[in-house]
Amino acid sequence: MLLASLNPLSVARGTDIPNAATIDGVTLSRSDVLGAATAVAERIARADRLAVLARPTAATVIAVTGCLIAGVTVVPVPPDSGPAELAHILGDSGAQAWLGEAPPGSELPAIPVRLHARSWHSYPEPADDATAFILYTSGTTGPPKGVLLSRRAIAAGLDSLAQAWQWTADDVLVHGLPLFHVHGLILGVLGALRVGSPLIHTGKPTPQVYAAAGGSLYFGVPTVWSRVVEDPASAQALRSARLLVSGSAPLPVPVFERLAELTGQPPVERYGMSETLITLSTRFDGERRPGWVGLPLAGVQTRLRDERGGQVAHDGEAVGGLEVRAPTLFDGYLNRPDATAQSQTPDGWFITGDVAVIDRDGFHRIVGRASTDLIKSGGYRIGAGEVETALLGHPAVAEVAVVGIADDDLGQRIVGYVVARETVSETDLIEHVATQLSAHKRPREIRFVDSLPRNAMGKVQKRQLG
Ligand code: MLC
Ligand code: AMP
Repeated sequence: MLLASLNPLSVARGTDIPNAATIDGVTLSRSDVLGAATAVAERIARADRLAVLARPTAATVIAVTGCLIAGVTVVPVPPDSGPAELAHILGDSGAQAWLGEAPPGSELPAIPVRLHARSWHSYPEPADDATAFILYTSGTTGPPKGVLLSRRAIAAGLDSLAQAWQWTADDVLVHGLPLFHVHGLILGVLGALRVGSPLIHTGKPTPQVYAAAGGSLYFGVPTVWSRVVEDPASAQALRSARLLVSGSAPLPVPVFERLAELTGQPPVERYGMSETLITLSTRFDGERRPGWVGLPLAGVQTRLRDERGGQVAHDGEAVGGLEVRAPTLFDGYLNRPDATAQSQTPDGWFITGDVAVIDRDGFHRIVGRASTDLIKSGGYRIGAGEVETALLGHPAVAEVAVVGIADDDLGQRIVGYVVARETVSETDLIEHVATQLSAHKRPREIRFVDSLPRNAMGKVQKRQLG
């Protein structure tokens, strides 16, 4: 049974699970996680916010769980963050220390996480509205914004997914997603601990390791599923799974269909954002329609609006900006009251920035993003502005426009259009971005041009690129 509290371990207290989490070659029982995480909680009880270098390891699982037990806010940090990103995340979040490993050269102190320490102290459940996580996510311009997620929102989100997918302690969850985003961390680690289903984290999510894992429930971004269907033997090994779930980016219809053919079951698709958690999904026992992300989850309301805020019909054809109201919504962007205000309508709906269609049965199809400046590549959200700023920091770059170009494997791939003031190689520019930002924000390609297409106001016309 699922409890209303967030402490993910409070669900099945008393019943140990010998293989609660297997990650990076380490298998932890539920009591290992509880004992080690409570020992962490004892060390950090006076902290307010701690940064966790979120490698897919047992130490990360224990650090995060320890913070949830102690009521300390976690700031997950992508382990390959570049110096500019790292400085921004640490400065903006006000993290007081690293919990576990610190990156080389960091001035913040580090509090060790000991996998073999144990404590059985019992902590009171922190307040429901306490901030569990500050998740950094890209906007169209500027550095990433810190999304404040409460314990209440996360608990509501996980419980509604468990209901929609009939996810129980009898499942074995398999995924190989990063642990600094909603998908891999909140759904993929906290969800498993809360439901009590053993987790197998595969490391890099290749078709072969998914096939070998023998789970019942699999999570993947569309790039993972595209690669799975390119490897029919691995895909066929997933026939014994109960449910395959795709999310974080649009699943191409041909991949949906091929996956259904090879595995004997159509995947479940779900839609969400760092700011809203997962709001729409097809159901374990409901229709799974290729290209559509299903119905609102428990407590979620959705509507479509046109550019002037007028109603758009839910008739399966009219396209509008998707707005949501949900118990899973974030509590704003840290230190950004301007951006927080802009993300909501005056009557309190969250503006997703996605454009969608809703049919008469309430089924949703995501048509795309309203802005070309948010790119989804391999399921990662990347702001064009952040990559442009990094490129403009190179002395040879006079002007730049970064766009996402359709890509069969990644959904979109990052391409930088550059007007150079002196000769420079594509590799030098890509490497320059890599010194500033995480690996997945590097452009895959640089296209040198004499000028960028601009309108009469001088604004770059990105839709003419690509
Ligand atoms: C990448 N590489 C490059 C490069 N970009 N090399 C040169 N130039 C570039 N521009 C390198 C990589 O470092 C890697 O090297 C190799 O090329 C292959 O890279 P890749 O094609 O990116 O593949 P891979 O590394 O396998 O990554 C694919 C992936 C990954 C699907 C595993 O993109 C991924 O983990 N995505 C998940 C994102 C996610 O979790 N999003 C959820 C957001 S939450 P090497 O040496 O390492 O092989 C959210 C809410 C919701 O959206 O709804 O869930
Ligand atoms: P992120 O902030 O990384 O959480 O990215 C959220 C964005 O991912 C959403 O605004 C959508 O654009 C996109 N997204 C997530 N899930 C889906 C999906 N199933 N189909 C289409 N787009 C999706």
